[in-house]
Amino acid sequence: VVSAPAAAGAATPTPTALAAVSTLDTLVPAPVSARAEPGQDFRLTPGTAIVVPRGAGGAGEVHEVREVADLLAADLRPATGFPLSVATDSGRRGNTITLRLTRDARGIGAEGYRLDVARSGVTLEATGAAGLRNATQTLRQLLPPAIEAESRQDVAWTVPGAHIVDQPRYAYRGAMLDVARYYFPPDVVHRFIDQLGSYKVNRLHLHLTDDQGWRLQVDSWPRLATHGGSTQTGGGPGGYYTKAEYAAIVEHARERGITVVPEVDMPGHTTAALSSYGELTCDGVAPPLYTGYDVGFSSLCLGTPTTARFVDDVLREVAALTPGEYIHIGGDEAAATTPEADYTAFMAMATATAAKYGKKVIGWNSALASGSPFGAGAVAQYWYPWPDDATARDATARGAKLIMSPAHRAYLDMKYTATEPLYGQAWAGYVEARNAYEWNPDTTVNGVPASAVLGVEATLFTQITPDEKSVQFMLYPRLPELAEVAWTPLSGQSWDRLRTRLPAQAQRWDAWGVNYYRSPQIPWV
Ligand code: TNX
Repeated sequence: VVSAPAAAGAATPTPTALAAVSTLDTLVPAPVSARAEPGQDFRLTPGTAIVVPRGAGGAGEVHEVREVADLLAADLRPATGFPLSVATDSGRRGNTITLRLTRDARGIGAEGYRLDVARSGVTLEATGAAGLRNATQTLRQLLPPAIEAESRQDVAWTVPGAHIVDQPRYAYRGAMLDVARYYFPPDVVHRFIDQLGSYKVNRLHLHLTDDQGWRLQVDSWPRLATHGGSTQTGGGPGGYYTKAEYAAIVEHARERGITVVPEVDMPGHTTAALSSYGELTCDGVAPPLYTGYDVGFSSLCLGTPTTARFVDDVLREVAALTPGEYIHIGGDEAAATTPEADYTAFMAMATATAAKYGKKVIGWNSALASGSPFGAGAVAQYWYPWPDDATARDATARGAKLIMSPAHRAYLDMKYTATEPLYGQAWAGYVEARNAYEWNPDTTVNGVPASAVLGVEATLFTQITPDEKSVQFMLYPRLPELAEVAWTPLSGQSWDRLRTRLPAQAQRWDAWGVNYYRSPQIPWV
């Protein structure tokens, strides 16, 4: 796997020019407000301590603060080699990084933070653990890129003096990974989660099931994983997550402020399930496993007691593994489901079943058939690459909310350019770096008010990306760009500024070993 060569013509700063740029000017997503404080640079030293409020050994919120501090220390130790002990506040002054809870939500809300960097110490302040976690990610990006290294680096660990007040534009800042078309082992997902955390993404949508594979162990229907998970696109060996592995993914994400949204795609995209249990089909015959690229040809048999029992069992087991409020039930490309009335009734049944297990549902916006009970008060993920959709407009008028993933902006399986040789689809057009960034989720669907937009999700379907390197090539630089679309207020977004901040981010990707597309639109070093 290789990156496409950078095209000629882009202005390229010299490495020295990059080294002279303050990390304050390289933050992604850009903070709401950041003021440089000259002369107030902080130096991380072997004696630096991380300080948490008193009571942080106990239960509840203060305990979570301790967890955030521990994670910060763990993230900063490898490259610095410093002990970075975490200590309860004893009034100690000196070289400290202090995490503090506040009741003053002005300008920071539930997920934002205030970050003060001064010679004497760094203070991170938020109304809860979520905001403090976001503050630690900003602090990490304020350190030199070498902080991302896994082994000790000989670097002056200077943080530029600054006062930052920051909070997100949207509550839902997501990324989707399709682990069904290709199976990605847990360690790949764990690394992806770490990267999402760096960009303040707070939802990981896992597309767990599709025609080509079923990737989660289900005790009541064991063949879903053992048979349905036994291959993938192209016919490779596939795989699935045991419940323990899946729970570890959910927990790894939670520690980093990320809620996993599991997707069980129904009633279409179900060959792996149908092949595992012939009784889920209308003729009772299990089809062979599917390893091709097509969509829209499979369906559960609707209206049968067996299908209702299947939905109940699967959603019950998935709900038990899901601390978050949402399960995604798919609903896309159900072209093989007939008649339409059955589809609408099915989505209503699946919605009610999820509710029985304490979960709300998300569906692809193609599930927003007018009059469907799924419409009112539901959450739909909008993927159409066009601005007019009456069902989305009507549903939001009745109270539905949208997560914006318009394919021509946020589908990261789209090629960057026509000539990009290796990966990608083009059915929604080409999505160069700039296209992924310059759009407004609040005005993407005509007639849908901004108040109906919950947030943004970068979406990676993986029929064309068989391994971690090719996945990364599609994600970078577009994933961090979409994270900024989701976080930074529109007034703070600027392509000209973002494109000059991304080369410094790429030094962090290099340290992570991330393969990225060297877009000619960005002045890489
Ligand atoms: C559409 S949009 C799909 C996926 C494909 C993708 C390929 C949607 C909800 N489903 O099944 O993988 O296009 O770009």
